[in-house]
Amino acid sequence: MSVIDELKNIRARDIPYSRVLSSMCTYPHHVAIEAHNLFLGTNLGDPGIFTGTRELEEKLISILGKILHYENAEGYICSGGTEANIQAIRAARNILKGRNVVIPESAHFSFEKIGDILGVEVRRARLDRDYRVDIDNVESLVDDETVAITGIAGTTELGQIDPIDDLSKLAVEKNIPLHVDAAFGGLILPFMNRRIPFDFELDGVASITIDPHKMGMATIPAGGIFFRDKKFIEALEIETPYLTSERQYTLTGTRPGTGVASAYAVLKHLGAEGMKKITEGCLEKTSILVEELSQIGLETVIEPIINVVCFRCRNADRIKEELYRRRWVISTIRKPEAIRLVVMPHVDDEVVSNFTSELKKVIKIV
Ligand code: 0PR
Repeated sequence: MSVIDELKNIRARDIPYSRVLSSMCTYPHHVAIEAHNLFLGTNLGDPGIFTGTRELEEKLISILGKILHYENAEGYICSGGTEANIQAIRAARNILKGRNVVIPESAHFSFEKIGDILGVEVRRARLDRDYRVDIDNVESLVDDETVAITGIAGTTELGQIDPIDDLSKLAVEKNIPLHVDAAFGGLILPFMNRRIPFDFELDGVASITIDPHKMGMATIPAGGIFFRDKKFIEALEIETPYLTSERQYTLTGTRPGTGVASAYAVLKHLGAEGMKKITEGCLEKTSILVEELSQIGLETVIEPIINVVCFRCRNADRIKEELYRRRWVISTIRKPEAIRLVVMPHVDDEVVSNFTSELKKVIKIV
């Protein structure tokens, strides 16, 4: 057997996305795949060699900046939301030189890594009844040593949006940067009919995480970090004496251009109208799931705002396990006990119908 045949066999053991309702990633768009292949092997870690790829990154940064209501935003395409969050807090820490960061209890686990790597204390603010961060609690946790406060636009578990406008006002009042983790929400909120301000149009927002490899249908890895003020990027710079560039502000050294090319291709090819259609499709399928599952008595934890939805139910973990035995992947959350579904572009009518009929069977057994 040739090595390629061996690889094909191994790859066939992966579960196809058409049976996955737990993931914030999806099949890359077909133009993303073409673009990725064209830029295979490119390395933005040495931009003096990959001058074209570097120009493309600048174009993409300006497109994403526009989407985030600030065309002149500074940023770069990184390995994902984790790196973006690390870099945002690292830049704020380097500028403000304090020792703690205030985040919502609902923040992604990447903030645990941040506490460990940067040696800052991670203070977790309570959530209100709707699982949005409690602004009074955030305020009480802020002190002279706080380097940043954080809000989430699309929480990993519930898809909830924190009150970013209130956090922004608090940030301005206290003169502390507000970092918005829109790793997931950043490429769905701008394309929804309902307008929820979360980006640079709010004065206090200093940095934003936005990941093309999630709702942007780019190839993995493609994360994004954006700053309002150039001094944040400068606060990350180190010297790289023997390279084609004199300085580097990225966390990784060698850095693929594939994510840049694939993210750019999707946004250019689909345009705002195309992105709106994809968004509408995901929201419509989310509503269908809510409707279908309400017929078997399942209630949502919060009314879904984006394409993430959790249903309260007993034995959530057993349901998840039984579904997994049948090669369906969902996830669960602990507080409150619930099953969690992420309705990505691969969740089409057929997936919805196959999944709901399987779930109904599993719930009867469990
Ligand atoms: N911030 C938020 C709000 C996130 O939801 C995530 C990841 C991150 C930051 C970190 O992003 P990276 O994983 O790109 O570093 N959210 C997903 C999660 O933890 C990531 C994911 C995606 C996990 C697809 C599994 C999967 O199949 O659930």
